[in-house]
Amino acid sequence: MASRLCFNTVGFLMVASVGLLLQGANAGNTYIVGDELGWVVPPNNSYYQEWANSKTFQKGDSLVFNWTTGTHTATEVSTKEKYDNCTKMGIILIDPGFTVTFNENGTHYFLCSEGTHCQQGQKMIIKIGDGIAPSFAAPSLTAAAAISAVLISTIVTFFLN
Ligand SMILES: *[C@@H]1O[C@H](CO)[C@@H](O)[C@H](O)[C@H]1NC(C)=O
Ligand SMILES: *[C@@H]1O[C@H](CO)[C@@H](O)[C@H](O)[C@H]1NC(C)=O
Ligand SMILES: *[C@@H]1O[C@H](CO)[C@@H](O)[C@H](O)[C@H]1NC(C)=O
Ligand SMILES: *[C@@H]1O[C@H](CO)[C@@H](O)[C@H](O)[C@H]1NC(C)=O
Ligand SMILES: [Cu+2]
Repeated sequence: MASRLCFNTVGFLMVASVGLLLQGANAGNTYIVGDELGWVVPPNNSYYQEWANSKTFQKGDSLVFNWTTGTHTATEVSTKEKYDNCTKMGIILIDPGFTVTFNENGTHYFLCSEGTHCQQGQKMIIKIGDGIAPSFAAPSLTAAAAISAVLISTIVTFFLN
């Protein structure tokens, strides 16, 4: 009973502090990449870039990479050169439904590392704000996104238990 109460209190505090974090980060918009199509091999090479260009992403916004057919990855690569070359080495976000939140301005290069999906246009460049990362935070940007994802999945797991 006592430990149960303790866990509930911890859970509440975690949710409350995440709520505050989200508020502090301007509780942005959430976009499903590709809308109804999701994140798959697109009908043409420019599909996802056209999709991205039709939005204005700001600090605090989130992207959901969602797919229900095929095998895909949402892989973030670090440079335009790797992006242009469809390089498969990068930070891989695999679970369908993966959400990434951007807490700073910057430019991000996403692609699918399965087969030739990237060459077929399953790739896009995302600009947050003016697309310029603050120099002091640049190396830790991706880490911050990953950590917030882990934190959220921890909380979800907590409630499912
Ligand atoms: C790519 O496909 C989308 C959806 O079918 C279409 O709206 C868009 O015009 C196409 N772009 C090109 C360059 O063909
Ligand atoms: C993911 O895609 C499936 C199938 O298209 C859809 O039913 C589901 O609502 C999508 N999830 C989100 C979060 O958009
Ligand atoms: C470009 O892609 C090829 C094939 O995947 C790879 O062998 C090569 O190292 C890549 N080059 C760069 C600069 O990323
Ligand atoms: C981020 O981008 C927005 C929109 O372009 C801009 O107003 C802002 O000055 C940029 N810099 C920071 C640090 O937010
Ligand atoms: Cu793919």
